[in-house]
Amino acid sequence: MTAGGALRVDGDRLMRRLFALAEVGAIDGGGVCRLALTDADRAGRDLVVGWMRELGLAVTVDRVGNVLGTRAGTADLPPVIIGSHIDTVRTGGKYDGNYGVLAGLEVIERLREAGVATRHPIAVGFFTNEEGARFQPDMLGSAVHQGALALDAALATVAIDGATLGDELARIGYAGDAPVDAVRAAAYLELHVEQGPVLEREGVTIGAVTGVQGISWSELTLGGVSNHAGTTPMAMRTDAGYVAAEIACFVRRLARAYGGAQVATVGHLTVRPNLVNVIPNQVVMTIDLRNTDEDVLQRAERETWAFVEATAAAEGVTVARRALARFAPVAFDPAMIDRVEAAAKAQGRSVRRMPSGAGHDAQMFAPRCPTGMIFVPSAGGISHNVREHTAPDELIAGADVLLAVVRDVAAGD
Ligand code: HGY
Ligand code: MN
Ligand code: MN
Repeated sequence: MTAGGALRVDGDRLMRRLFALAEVGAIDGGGVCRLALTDADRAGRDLVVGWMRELGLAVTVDRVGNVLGTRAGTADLPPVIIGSHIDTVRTGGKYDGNYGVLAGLEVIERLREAGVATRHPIAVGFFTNEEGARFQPDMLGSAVHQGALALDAALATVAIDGATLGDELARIGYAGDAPVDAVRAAAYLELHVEQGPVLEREGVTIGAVTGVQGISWSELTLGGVSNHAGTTPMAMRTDAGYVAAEIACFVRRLARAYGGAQVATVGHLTVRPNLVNVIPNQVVMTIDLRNTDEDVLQRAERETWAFVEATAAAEGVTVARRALARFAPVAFDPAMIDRVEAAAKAQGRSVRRMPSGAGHDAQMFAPRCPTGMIFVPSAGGISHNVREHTAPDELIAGADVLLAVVRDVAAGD
């Protein structure tokens, strides 16, 4: 116990688990690659499930591969769920998602160690394919868990490498039999690295997250005519590569012109036949638009599609658009935001309220139960990059706040 009777996590144990999990799928530069439902993801899942079992948690795997480890409460009440994800992007860091899951495990272990019983059960879990890097949409597993995406549609989802989600779940042994809607949370908490520059720039340790911005992901397939780069006059070209380049520049100009929270990213772009002397006849590209304001996000979408259609038509290029993900902004429970803020202050931590620029599993829970998120700083605001880093004392400070909030919420009626 520490001064003032408040319980704190075992920071060394948390860091040991974080580094042990980071060894699974480790890549050069200190990062991690555990794309959803790959062999590396299976190995990461097996390691975390092993820790859950060592703690004596009741482990369930549902039909879309979501995993929950539950410590019983003293009353027959719905669980408080502490969640996040352990799948990563291809160039992931050690902390995105993994930190929230392992801090949840640490919270449960610390309560058990200290002999602290809670009325509500407490569950720690990881949700399938949060990143959306291999299968789209992102937050797929938590969306199914919370009824925002149909199970059958999720299982039929085809990855960027052609695999089917249901087949991959079976292949790695995580096609569970628990119903996806079996567990209704009393509350949901998620601890996560900020993945942006705000906390570090302001010298603040804890973020009391107010909500998550809206996300719009689309895939465009642009159809042109391949032709000789040397003999084809400019006025006779149907150049899919040129149209793609115009679109990428347009969305960046749009985001800069809108300002505020508006962001736009062309993260994937495949040119065919991708040869120096052939005018491209096909481009497949993605557009990621986000904003905290749904009306502004819809305006950004309208303006973008109008530009895409006009630019493609002028070049004689065909356009096929496929929606990959579309989530409206969500606001977290005001009382939960207050709890995070109060717990941070009670522990002498600097804290500020802020929205999340990144998507999180928490946004799937927010419409259905009191939901809160806690941020800690990201060094240099870097994430989705092997250089992702957060200082151990900040990681431990975040876990201490999570412990205090979860203990308080799980004690309730
Ligand atoms: O894209 C996101 O915001 C999250 O990392 N899935
Ligand atoms: Mn994440
Ligand atoms: Mn991420």
